[in-house]
Amino acid sequence: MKKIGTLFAGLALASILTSTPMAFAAPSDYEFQLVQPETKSGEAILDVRLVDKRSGKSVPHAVIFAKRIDMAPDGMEMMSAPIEEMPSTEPGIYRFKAQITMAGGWRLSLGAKVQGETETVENKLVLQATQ
Ligand SMILES: [Cu+2]
Repeated sequence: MKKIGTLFAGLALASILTSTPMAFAAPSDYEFQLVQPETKSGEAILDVRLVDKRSGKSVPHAVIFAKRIDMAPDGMEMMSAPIEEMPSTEPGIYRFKAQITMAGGWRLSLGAKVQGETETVENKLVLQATQ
């Protein structure tokens, strides 16, 4: 009987670990992902998907409150470029227009509020700009 008791205890623990209620979501449960990790220099359209890592689903209606793009990956953190948010073309995809002035590595920093979450999501993404 002791073995069976241990088995049930194990199952109960497993179900606690796997069923994380939405109310306990943390900012680390969300992640921005570049749709295309490469772009051309000049006026670039950057699409970023916001994903709920627990379900793998896209997250629509987040409010982007901070955005910056700079050349930190190439040691030029002071070199930033104008960036603006564009209307979304697909739920869960956030679109930006940036003036990429130089080929090389660029870092896109985003801050967002996800609906129903109190904490903010902050991510830094690296993309490569070609000539
Ligand atoms: Cu540069």
